[in-house]
Amino acid sequence: MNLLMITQAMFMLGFVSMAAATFYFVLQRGEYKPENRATVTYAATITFIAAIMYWQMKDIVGFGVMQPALAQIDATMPVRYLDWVLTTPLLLLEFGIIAAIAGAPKDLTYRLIVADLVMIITGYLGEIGPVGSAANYVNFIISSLAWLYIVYLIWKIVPGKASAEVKKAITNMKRFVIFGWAIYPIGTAVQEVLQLNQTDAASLELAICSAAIIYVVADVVNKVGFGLVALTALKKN
Ligand SMILES: *C/C=C(C)/C=C/C=C(C)/C=C/C1=C(C)CCCC1(C)C
Repeated sequence: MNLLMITQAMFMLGFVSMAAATFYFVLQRGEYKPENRATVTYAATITFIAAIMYWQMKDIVGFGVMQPALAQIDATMPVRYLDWVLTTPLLLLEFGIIAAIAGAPKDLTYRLIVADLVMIITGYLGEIGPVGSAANYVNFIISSLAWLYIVYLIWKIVPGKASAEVKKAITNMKRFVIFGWAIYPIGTAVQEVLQLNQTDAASLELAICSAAIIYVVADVVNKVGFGLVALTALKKN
């Protein structure tokens, strides 16, 4: 077992977690009042999309076939962004629906989603340039500013009239988007710095594999964990 094989196994684990969560959310759907079922469907759609993307990523790294090359781990990057560009707007939509129950303004979701798309698209552009290039830094900064704007919008939400469960869910969902999402820019920054300072193949492998592993863990926390928190509130509503 080496770092490359652990990373390879993590993609499979990512797939299994997303698939299991989808199965669970779908089966739970009937337990909710009809008006809340669409939100359960959103949660299941998010994990379903992620499951498909992880299936693809585990194919790219050849799970169960061979030990992957570092280039294969690296080649999962566009699929990760394809996942994020689809699932992060849906996560914010889910957040917006629950925040609306507590009286959040209607245009909140719209602002969140626009900022989110700017964050993901410039984030992608910041990864495809040569390591250390000016374009990478500019895009990373724009992406981070968009993320900070999302944090700002979410931070200032004060749940008004709502049940204690909904208020608690909003507090927890805020934590996911503020702290759980912070893992991603930190992961990207660490990877870029390690790649800039790399002196040998082993450190390059450490940089790329550790970032890939961190993203899998963060994805499971922010999609499955977030969905469970959101749905717990609705069940009692
Ligand atoms: C389920 C997937 C989620 C919740 C993905 C979230 C991704 C981010 C919050 C990414 C943020 C980034 C920055 C703020 C700057 C650097 C580039 C990114 C795209 C990694």
